[in-house]
Amino acid sequence: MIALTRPVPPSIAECELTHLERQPIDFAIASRQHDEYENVLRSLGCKVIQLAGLPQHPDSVFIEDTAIVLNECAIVTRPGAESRRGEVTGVAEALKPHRRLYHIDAPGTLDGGDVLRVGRRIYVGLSTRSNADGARQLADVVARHGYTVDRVPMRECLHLKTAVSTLPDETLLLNPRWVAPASFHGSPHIAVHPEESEGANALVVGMAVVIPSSARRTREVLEAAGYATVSVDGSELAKAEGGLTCCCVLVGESEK
Ligand code: CIR
Repeated sequence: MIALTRPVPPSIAECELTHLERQPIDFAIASRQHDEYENVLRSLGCKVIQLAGLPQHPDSVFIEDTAIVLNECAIVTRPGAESRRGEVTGVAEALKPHRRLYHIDAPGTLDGGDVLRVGRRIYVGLSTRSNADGARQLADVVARHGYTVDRVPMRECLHLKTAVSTLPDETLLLNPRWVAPASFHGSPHIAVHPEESEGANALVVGMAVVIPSSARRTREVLEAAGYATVSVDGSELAKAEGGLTCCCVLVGESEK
């Protein structure tokens, strides 16, 4: 498994914010936590490839939003925030050797953080970032590979994956205040602890579930249910509205 990442840019404090008040972000702490995150990925067997930093793009560390990688192809997005559109080029180049590439074109917008895969079903959040045309373009591409696309209402959070993650056995881990469990065609779900909304954004690497260290009680629930968990501190980048999935693009064995 390859994990594409990007370093935290020194301009991170000028990031886009939608639901959070702006507060100071310590670049050194954010970078240290990001190094630790990359080490966790390595410990789980990933080959981490850190792409060149993009100092002119304050949100470029959140590489997840720039691409969706499936076994059969990859879709390079057109991020909803204009300040982020320049982030996609380097990612497309990095993905080219591994997957057939498709692109979301104007007027479509799509953020990778809004795209959740559960088996052959793909859900796209009705967020402020991803529009109907972006979801339609995605649906056209993935239909060729046997996936369906549904749009999912959500509230009070930036991206669909801020509110819900797919666990290794395709059970969902979700925050029912932000997204309705009924939106997912009867998939079983586990709710995060009510005081740990950040726990809903969990990164799955193989059979391991990587969860923010602040979501201690949610982690206990997952462990009790038999999942293998690892925790990592993402508190500084959380001030930029980024979670754990946002900081990498995972590229599994290719079927190209
Ligand atoms: C943004 O607003 O675009 C960034 N500050 C945070 C992006 C987080 N990405 C994600 O949830 N996939």
